[in-house]
Amino acid sequence: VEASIPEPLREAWRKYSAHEFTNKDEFERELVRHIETTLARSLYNCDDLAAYSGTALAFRDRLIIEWNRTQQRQTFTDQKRVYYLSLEFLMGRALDNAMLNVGMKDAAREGLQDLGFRIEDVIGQEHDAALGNGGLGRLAACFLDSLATLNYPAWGYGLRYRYGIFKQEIVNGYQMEVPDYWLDNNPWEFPRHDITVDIQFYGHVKKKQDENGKLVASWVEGEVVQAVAYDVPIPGYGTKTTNNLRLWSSKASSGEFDFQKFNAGDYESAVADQQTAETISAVLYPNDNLERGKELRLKQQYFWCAASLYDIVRRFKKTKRAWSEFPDQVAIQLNDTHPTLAIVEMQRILIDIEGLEWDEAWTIVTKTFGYTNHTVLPEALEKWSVPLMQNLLPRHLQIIYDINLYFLQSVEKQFPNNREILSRVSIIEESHPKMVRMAYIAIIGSHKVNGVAELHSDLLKSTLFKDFVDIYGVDRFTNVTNGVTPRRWLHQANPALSSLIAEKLGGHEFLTDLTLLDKLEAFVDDKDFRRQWAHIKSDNKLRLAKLIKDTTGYKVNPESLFDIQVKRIHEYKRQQLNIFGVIHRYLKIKGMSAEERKKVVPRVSVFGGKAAPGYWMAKTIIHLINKVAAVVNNDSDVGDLLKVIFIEDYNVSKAEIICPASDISEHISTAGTEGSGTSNMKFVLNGGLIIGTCDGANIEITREIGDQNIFLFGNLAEDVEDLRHRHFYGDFQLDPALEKVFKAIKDNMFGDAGDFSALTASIEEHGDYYLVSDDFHSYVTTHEMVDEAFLNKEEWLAKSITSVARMGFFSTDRVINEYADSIWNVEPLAVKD
Ligand code: H53
Repeated sequence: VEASIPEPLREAWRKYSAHEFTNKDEFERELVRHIETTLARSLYNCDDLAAYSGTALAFRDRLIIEWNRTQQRQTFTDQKRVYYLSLEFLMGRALDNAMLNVGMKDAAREGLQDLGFRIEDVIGQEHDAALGNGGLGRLAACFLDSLATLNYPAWGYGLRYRYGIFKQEIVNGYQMEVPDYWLDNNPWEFPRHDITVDIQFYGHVKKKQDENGKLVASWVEGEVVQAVAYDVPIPGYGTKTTNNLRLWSSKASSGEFDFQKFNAGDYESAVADQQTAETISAVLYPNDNLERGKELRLKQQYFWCAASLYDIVRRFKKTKRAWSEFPDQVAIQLNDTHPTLAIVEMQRILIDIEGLEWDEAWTIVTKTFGYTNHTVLPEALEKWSVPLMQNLLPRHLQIIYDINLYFLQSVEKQFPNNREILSRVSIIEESHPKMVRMAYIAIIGSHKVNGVAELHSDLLKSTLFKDFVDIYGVDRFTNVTNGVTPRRWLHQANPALSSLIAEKLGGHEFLTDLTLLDKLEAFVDDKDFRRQWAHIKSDNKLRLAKLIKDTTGYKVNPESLFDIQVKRIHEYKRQQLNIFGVIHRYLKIKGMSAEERKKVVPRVSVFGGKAAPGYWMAKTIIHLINKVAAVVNNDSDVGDLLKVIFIEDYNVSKAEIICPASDISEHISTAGTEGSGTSNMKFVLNGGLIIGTCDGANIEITREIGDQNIFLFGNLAEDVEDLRHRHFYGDFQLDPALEKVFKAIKDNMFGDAGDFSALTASIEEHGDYYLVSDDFHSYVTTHEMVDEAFLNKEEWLAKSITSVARMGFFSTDRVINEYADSIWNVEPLAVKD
């Protein structure tokens, strides 16, 4: 391509091609230019928001120049690329991250100051890009950061929701949901109106003979909706690589159809079609770890998979390679089962459109895909009803039946006369209605399946996917323990700690090789270092205390022990255990003499997180937390000894303030239920200790930092089944301390007890599925150990520093390299400066 362009033309382009600003003055010039021309503002009417927009546009220009170069480089070298398919990308704010990743934050700070602005105020204007629910979506965002930082040729594919996760408001203690319209004023996306794909739904399948007499299926009629690409540049840290996140937006298929209706005077119906089409990408489903089987959700999934695959295949076909080389050029990773239809769509493209034979096509498919499972919770596992699929995607259902047929035939050969295994592993569940088990398609259609922490991956192999281990052998199943990006979760969220570490280690290299943190251990006993470390923690606590004051009105004492649990509200994550523990503490304080109270370690219990709008029990937990807060925080007997805070609308940008401010944080899921957890890593990386169960990545965190640096409690995963079984047969005794807590609730201490009866009854009467009572004693006594430990400031600091020093394993850079080596077989692209 390059050689076909004549030199004079190239020369002219080179001469005028855009340049990046490289210092403060050039930045200021770009900023003022954008404010005066792009935004049509001036010195006299430029507020913080306009300054934000101008700064973002200036940085966007920089990113897009590098984006172009990166894409050219990747096209010319023509090596294998990774495509990460995820329905969620919980990106948070982009500006601060862009400034830090391109290394121009100081220049921007000074430039903005020259022009009369404070950088913090400017950064604070940005609306979070909240296209995700929780851990799964945030992991995808951390992966994008690491993929770019490590120079992997990689694209993310997702949906451009008009409404991201709802904004949470707390009204009289209840969660209310407010739509999150985030697209006004979003400078980070590039609409590509020229990149569109027509996506078909409904219709029916016709079989006809091709010119060679072969019977081929074709999917005809139905509706067509158009997918339009929007690109978001993803800058790596300290590299020229800027990767792409492509988000699809839906609109009515352009074409005569609408015009015909329009011209026939049927204006309303033409507009209605438009609106129906736009509904597909209108809203993110606000459930985390919970699937509801709604038709629109299935439409979203197919729309996004089909558009992304069309794009990937189009790019591959430009190389004019043989189809057999597809898996050498393309690796596609499925983030959970949400994109499983991509497997079926790929097979459809190969056999129905490209004319390959079934086996040849299927070999290509399985070599291309990898599947990550993030949960063992039954309510999160996707199943789609056969009638629904038949109606929406008739050809795909046929292909699924064929995949199942060939698969079951091979299983039958391997395990003759074993009907049970056939029915257990069949993609089709023989229920009423029949259901398609998406995880099974994902396993059968991929060459590798991974879990996200060791315990989780072991559980997959020994329980959920055991039969598939027997069928395929254990090598198809692997573990890649999650991580977080140290750029956002240390450098950006905690700049003071990042600088202190850099000062000690002689530079910021640890941000791209987190294992270098181990050098910090040499300074554990350094008095001066400890003092600085402690000082940074108190500043971060002050910053959180300010957020708490500004958002809730409550004043908290920053000297108190800050005990934080922020994550989606879910019974398995057990915020109920936490708030019952808080009530227990409150009752204890109330029963103390003045003398005894002097010995109490003052605490602030901080909660935050959203409940799925239809998840009644989770909403009840939020309600209880807020009612307890209202009583405890206004009780003059208690004063600063205990404060309870619910932070409204927990999101990524609030997490950046919250994570650096914990003394202790809570990761207390019932053993065996949390896939990995990733906020546990963020808190420890910022020098907070944790209290947790032996679950998810807590186990590997313990292995890395040492069990003397973590507060573990509760029953083990291996005991859970037996305990549940015993509860089921009536062998259940409510923990005596928990009984007192329930009595306080039932005596209306926190308002009308009726509001909370479902919550207490689920434990007392309905089998305590999440083992709250079984773990309660261990939980409260472990919290007493936390209090005790907090009194010894020096030892606490030593634990904090040692833990950070040993967190090197939990960077998504390590995670991405593991995926690249063991699943994708891709190499980073060499990038010259
Ligand atoms: O994925 C995180 C894990 C976490 C797990 C979470 C998750 C979702 O957020 C949504 C659906 C799902 O299946 C799993 O709950 O334990 O850390 C990233 O792997």
